[in-house]
Amino acid sequence: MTSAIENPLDQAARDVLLGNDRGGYTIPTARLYPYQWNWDSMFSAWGYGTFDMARAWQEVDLLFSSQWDTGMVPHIIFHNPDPDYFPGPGVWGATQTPPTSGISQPPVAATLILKLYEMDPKAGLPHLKTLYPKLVAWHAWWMRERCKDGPVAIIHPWESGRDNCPDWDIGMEGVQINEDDPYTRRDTGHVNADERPLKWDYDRYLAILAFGRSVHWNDRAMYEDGPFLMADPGITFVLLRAFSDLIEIGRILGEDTADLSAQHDQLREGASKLWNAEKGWFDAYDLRTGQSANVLGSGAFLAYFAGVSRPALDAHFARIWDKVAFGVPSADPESERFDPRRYWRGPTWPVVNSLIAMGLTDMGRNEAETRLRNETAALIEAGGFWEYYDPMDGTPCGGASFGWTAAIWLTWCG
Ligand code: 2M8
Repeated sequence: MTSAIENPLDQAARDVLLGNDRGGYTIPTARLYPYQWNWDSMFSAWGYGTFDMARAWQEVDLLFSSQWDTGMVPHIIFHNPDPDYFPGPGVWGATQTPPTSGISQPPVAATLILKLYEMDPKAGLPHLKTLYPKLVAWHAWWMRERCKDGPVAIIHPWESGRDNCPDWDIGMEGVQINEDDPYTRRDTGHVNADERPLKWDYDRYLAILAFGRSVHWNDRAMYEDGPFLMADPGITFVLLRAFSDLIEIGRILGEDTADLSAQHDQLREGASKLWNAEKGWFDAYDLRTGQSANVLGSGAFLAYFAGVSRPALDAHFARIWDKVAFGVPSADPESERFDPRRYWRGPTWPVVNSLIAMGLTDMGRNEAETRLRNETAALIEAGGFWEYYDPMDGTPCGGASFGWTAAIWLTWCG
């Protein structure tokens, strides 16, 4: 939408999305991530919705056309093999056409699909109708295959979307690496290695991946016998919110949503298992050992996105935000693990901020929402559309011309 007082960054943001368009799907950024990623794609669709609704729905429809028979919607769709990214489809042992990874990613789809529909109900209705059963099947997959203990469990850190955040350290320590399986990373050839996960992380990412490939990504085998299994506050709250939005979609379509409501309530109950009373925050835990991570990360604050809050959590939210110039840091600035430029171990991620902000708005916490929006906008105004930023001084990090950052400029903070 153009207006006489348009900010020049609006067109720049549209240009980022259009520049990352590979014909029906949008890559997060050239070279570093040359494929269609699940939640990136949903944010891109939301961004397109501000200026090209048909293109927005095309993005979503294409993502869901790679849904597995199990209901799982994969985290990467490898439309065109590209040597710039490792691990590619061969390493995943992909057998689909187009090939896909064997894990999923935070299910923001129902929430953003509802937003797209609300932006233009007439254009959205046919898509809503075809996507609804697919969303129902995907949510049922999460509940059936990943929520056996209550909250959502992830079988690989990549499934969380917050890849190397400190939440997963205890689970990763137990993963046996395979010394006889050499590999060459590509990511560190595209961006500063100091801003990426360590070799220590990649050795373990690849070992878990090798296990998944060996069992052909069978969900039960991965849950029961895989090298890594941790309860994730981030996805739990994203899914909880997504259930509310899916119920609303069902209501718009005149569907019976009783079963969805039951699943929502069950997950809400499950989420309470994440509460670490000693620490006063929602905490990851290792399902193999029962051990708590004792780590505060941005996943805990996605509780707000799901309309969940507790006084002790609010106190931590205020505390960590006061320690940085730009909220919300992905890890606790007062923890010794905090690393302000290393990927998910400290930096602020505009895309996560946009989700937390949605929750703050819904809870009527308008002052906090405005502060978060202004701080996120300031990062983008000063640095451009980067993957993430140092929360202490605002230095842009990771990949440039990043799709989801452009999208949230158009939809939220711009
Ligand atoms: C990052 O993850 C990928 C693996 O999925 C990677 O580092 O290779 C994460 O930030 C993830 O949340 C994101 O979806 C993806 C693409 O932007 O990059």
